[in-house]
Amino acid sequence: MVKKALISGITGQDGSYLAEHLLGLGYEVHGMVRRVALEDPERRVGRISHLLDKIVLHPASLESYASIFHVISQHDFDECYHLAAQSFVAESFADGFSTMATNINGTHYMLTALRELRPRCRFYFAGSSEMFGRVKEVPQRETTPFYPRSPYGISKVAGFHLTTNYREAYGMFCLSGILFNHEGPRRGFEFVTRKITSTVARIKFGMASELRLGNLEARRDWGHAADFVRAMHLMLQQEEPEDFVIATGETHSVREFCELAFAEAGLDYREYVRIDEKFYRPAEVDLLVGDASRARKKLNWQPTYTFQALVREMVQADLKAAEQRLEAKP
Ligand code: NAP
Ligand code: F7E
Repeated sequence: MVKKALISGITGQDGSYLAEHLLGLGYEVHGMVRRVALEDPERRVGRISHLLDKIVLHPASLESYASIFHVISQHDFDECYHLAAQSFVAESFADGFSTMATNINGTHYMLTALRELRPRCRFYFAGSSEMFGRVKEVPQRETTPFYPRSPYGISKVAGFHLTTNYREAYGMFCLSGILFNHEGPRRGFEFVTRKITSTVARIKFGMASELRLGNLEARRDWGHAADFVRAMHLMLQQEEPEDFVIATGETHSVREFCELAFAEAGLDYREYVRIDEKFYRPAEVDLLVGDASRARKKLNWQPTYTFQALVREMVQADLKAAEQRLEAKP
């Protein structure tokens, strides 16, 4: 029997990698997308444009229970990966109300509709290392208490508890992956890694002269999204639902990322990077670094990308894209 998976947030970075991974495993893949994306596919469905003839897209938004209920009523899904969210931490400080409404209610709607219509469907919730925030121990593992430091982090803690509650109250197969930062050439341009690699490429081709950043000493445990989506799938194949931390266990600073990324293009970051207070956050998280021992042992999961390979791939992809844009100009 071919398994049917539903991915919310399929147009995002992780959704695109996960769709590819599940198609490779022989799944029938369905995705929830906002109607505006269906109406403007060239701009808003770019990450999955190469998959459009292999997947089924359904219009729905996290703000509308009716739209989610309708999608879930259409097919007997075996697995549901709930990735859709307002995922940019800085934006959650700018508009905490929207982030909370979208992320908390959206997750609640997904769970309620599944309980009503597909109680046997397995459910993955995209939890985040931002839930650990002002960390209670280093490294962080599944048992580390949460202390979120942003409206985004708070919304993810609520989603985590909703997911646990549906597992315990209704016996559903629901779990959370607590994923540390993961990046790649499809990362949104607002996140620091892609902001750096895309600007490196623009500087290299004379389209920009500087890169304005906030806290260069902030450190993150950065992995590659292609590695991390494999873990999402493995989690839902377990006999019993259980939450997992997914991380590389290594941290690097924004400064180190800059140094490597500029060097990859033959440039010295010190000549181009400028500090701009506006990119500092009202509250920063402490030393986020994950201990993924449970995943290594029980899921037999481990990352394949090194930090250096991640930076190289992102810079090379952005250099190539910038060069193509230049060539396409009349
Ligand atoms: P992303 O690139 O920002 O993608 C977010 C997805 O959510 C997009 O498909 C977006 O659709 C969709 N979405 C946002 N608001 C929506 C709404 N109101 N209704 C329907 N869809 C909506 O995020 P990502 O990096 O792939 O991350 C996937 C998930 O993992 C997110 O929940 C994120 O919070 C979580 N996470 C990410 C990381 C990481 O490092 N990447 C780490 C831990 C947890 P549009 O394309 O239409 O905007
Ligand atoms: O920031 C610092 C910034 O926006 C990383 C999301 O996927 O991972 C992501 O959240 C660090 C922060 O990601 C700039 O202060 C300095 O310390 O790339 P980011 P994030 O906030 O870690 C978690 C796990 C998620 O769950 C989220 O969905 O970089 N930083 N200067 C900057 N950050 C940005 N964006 N822009 C700057 O100019």
